This record gives sequence, structure tokens and C-alpha cells, in this order.
Amino acid sequence: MQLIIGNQNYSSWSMRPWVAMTHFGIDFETIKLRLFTPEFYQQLSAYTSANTVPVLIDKKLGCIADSLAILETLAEQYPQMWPQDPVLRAQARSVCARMHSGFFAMRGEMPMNCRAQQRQLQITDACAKDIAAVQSLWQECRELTAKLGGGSDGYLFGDFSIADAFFAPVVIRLQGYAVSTTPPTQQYMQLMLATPAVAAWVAAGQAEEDILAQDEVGIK
Ligand SMILES: N[C@@H](CCC(=O)N[C@@H](CS)C(=O)NCC(=O)O)C(=O)O
Repeated sequence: MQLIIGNQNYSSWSMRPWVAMTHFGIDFETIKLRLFTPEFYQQLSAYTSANTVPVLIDKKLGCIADSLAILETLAEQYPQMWPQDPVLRAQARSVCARMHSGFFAMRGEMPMNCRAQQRQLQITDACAKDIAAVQSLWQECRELTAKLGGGSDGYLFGDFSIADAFFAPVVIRLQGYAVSTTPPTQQYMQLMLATPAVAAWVAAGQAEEDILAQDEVGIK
């Protein structure tokens, strides 16, 4: 199995399946393409008609584009990637879909940049609203997990799941742009940043040298 990804410093969508697959010990090879270069589109077109990464290449299933489709597909084979409890699993799917199709202001104004550390950034009200909403959402997930007696590892639904992989780039953003956050959020961020698969992704991103000017925001 191969996973095609973009620059690890910047590609938030690539981060999600890579982190989840690494965390769950799935055997795969990483193919990294340099985002937005002519070679990116040329090389990608050899595999898929999708113009975006991530893409999963599976001998049996073919090429699967889109982070959510990739993780849903893998979870059929590795059901431990979702919470075991059906209520928590439904909620985990719901928050992933909300991340996938929402939080546009935060995503647009605060590009993921693993090299950015505590940068000062002017944000709009819409972005501040997204930041507040994501923190409430995380809190809701953890309260529901506690109520239903889910795992106690401190992740959104107890044990690490696809939902945490989906929000990993948000953790990088909150840290990178010195956003003031609530104590439970800070606790969750620390846990996530110390999670080996997340730390490995961040280290690989920080070691890259490519600069994407459009994703470099904030004052260092
Ligand atoms: N919804 C897609 C989004 C994928 C996406 O936008 N990927 C970016 C990199 S993070 C990309 O490949 N951009 C290239 C382009 O838009 O030309 C997913 O979840 O995989």
C-alpha cells in the first residue's frame, strides 16, 4: 500500500491519513510530491484523475482520493481506527465530516505550517468563532466519552481514533499562531503533540526546505 502526500510542512489533508496509518501500525510506503509544482500534477496524474493529495494506492481497491474516503476505507480493514462504542463512533464520524466540510475561516486564515512557532497573527471574527467552536466541539467529545465510559487516554473519544488524526492539523495551527486556548484544549494539544505519529510528521515537516509563500503568514 502507498500513500501519496504533499509537503509535510504544509499539507494538512495529507497529515490526517499519514498520522492515522502510522499510529495504527499499518504497513505503507510514503510517496511525497512537492505541492503546486508542475511535477506534482504530472506525477499525480499517473495514478489518479484527482488533482489533490492525499491518495491511497491499494493493489486490490485501486486509487482512493480524499482523506476521509481513505480513512473510511482503511477502517473497514482496521475497525480499531474508530471508537468501539457505536454512539462514540457515530459522533467521531460526525466531527470528522464537520472538519472536512467546515471551519473554512480557520483553515483559510491559519494555514498549517509545522515550522511556524508561536507566530502573531491578526485574525477575523469568523476565524475566532471557528477557534471557539472547535474547542467546544473537543470538549463535547470528551464529556460524552467520559459519560459513556469510553477509554481514558485523553483523546477526543478516549483512545486515539481517526477523529484525532482529523484534528491534528488544528493542533499544529493553534500552536503555530500562539492562539490563546482553554486549559482542556492545552491539555489535549500537549497530548497530541507528544503522540509519536504526530511528532514524527511535525519533525519531517520541519526538516523540509520548500517555502510556499501563500502558506507563510503571521509575524515570527
Ligand atoms: N478534501 C480533500 C482536500 C485535498 C486537498 O485540497 N489537498 C491539497 C493539499 S493539502 C492539494 O492537493 N492541493 C493541490 C491543488 O489544489 O491543486 C481531502 O480531504 O483529501
